Amino acid sequence: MSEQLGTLEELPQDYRDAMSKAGVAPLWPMMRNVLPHDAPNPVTRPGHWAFKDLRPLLIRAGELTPVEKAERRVLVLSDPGRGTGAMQATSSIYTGMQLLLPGETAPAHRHTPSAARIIVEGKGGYTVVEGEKLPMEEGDLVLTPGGEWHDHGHDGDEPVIWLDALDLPLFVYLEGSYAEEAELQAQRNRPDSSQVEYLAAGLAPSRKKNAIKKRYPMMRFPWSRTEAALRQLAKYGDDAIAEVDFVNPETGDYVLPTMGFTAMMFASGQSETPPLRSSSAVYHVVKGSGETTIDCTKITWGPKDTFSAHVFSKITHKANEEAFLVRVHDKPLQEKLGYYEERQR
Ligand code: 1HN
Repeated sequence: MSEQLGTLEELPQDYRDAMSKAGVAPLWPMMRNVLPHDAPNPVTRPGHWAFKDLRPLLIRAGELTPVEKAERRVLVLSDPGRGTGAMQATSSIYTGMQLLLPGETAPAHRHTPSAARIIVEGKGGYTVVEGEKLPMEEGDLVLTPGGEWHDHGHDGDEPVIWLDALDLPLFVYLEGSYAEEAELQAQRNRPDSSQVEYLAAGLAPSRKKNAIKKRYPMMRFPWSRTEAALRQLAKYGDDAIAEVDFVNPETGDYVLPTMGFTAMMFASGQSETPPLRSSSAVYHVVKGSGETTIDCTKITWGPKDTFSAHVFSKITHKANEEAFLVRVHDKPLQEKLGYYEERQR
């Protein structure tokens, strides 16, 4: 193991000036910043965004800023470790709460980052992805993968609110984030593929030779099915708490390249202490209430709240009543990079 590394101050001033002039810097004083021992040293701090605080702010945004002036009317959930205005909740995950009012539309665009929405409140909202109309019902997970055209609309008569999750921070970091805009899309006049091709787990349309495979065959995961699956697992499964991963029904892979989505069910009073994970996560409470400690931070959450946990954090959840959460995480990305890790506590 290296001894205490040398500091910048130990070096003579003329040498430091000459390095600056040459556009170089010594690695050794900065080595531990980028390679700490044993585990990363995250900037991200646990965040908690209570829906009771966000909702009035969003409704006010609806009065203050017409959707035409916003393109997307969103309040960004900023990581406390990076400060308000930070366009991320964790190192790799952006989340924001979006409002669409009755009759409004949000114009079509497509961009390099991938997005998914968890519907928080309201009826009648929908997203159109590459011409497929995806109704939004509370708790649904709706995907808009990178590169696919999407616009939003609202046929109902009350505000619709959803949580957006994007892998935006990665694309910004890679200097790869940009969008194209277009007119609203024509909508195919048929139900979305969760109601036609993928009505039941284990059944997929018969595989025809030379058929063109869709990379993202199912874009909407209705909450009613997720909840039913969790309830059966809770009743008959072996795991302490019931968890299901959202997967591509054709391949079994994660639904998006970098972001994973896992729905969790807690019985009233049930607690869980998961292993330390190298992934970061944003939790959205679909229903129920409870408490989660993340390292030394205690978060008391209620329905529709959102909270975040940094990499390798020590997490304990406890539900005060039956509770359903969706965890957005970056395990798919970390597995692709070959370093996803869990450490038992
Ligand atoms: C986006 O495309 C949406 O389509 C929402 O609703 C939030 C935040 C950053 C970049 C793109 C949407 C977004 C976004």
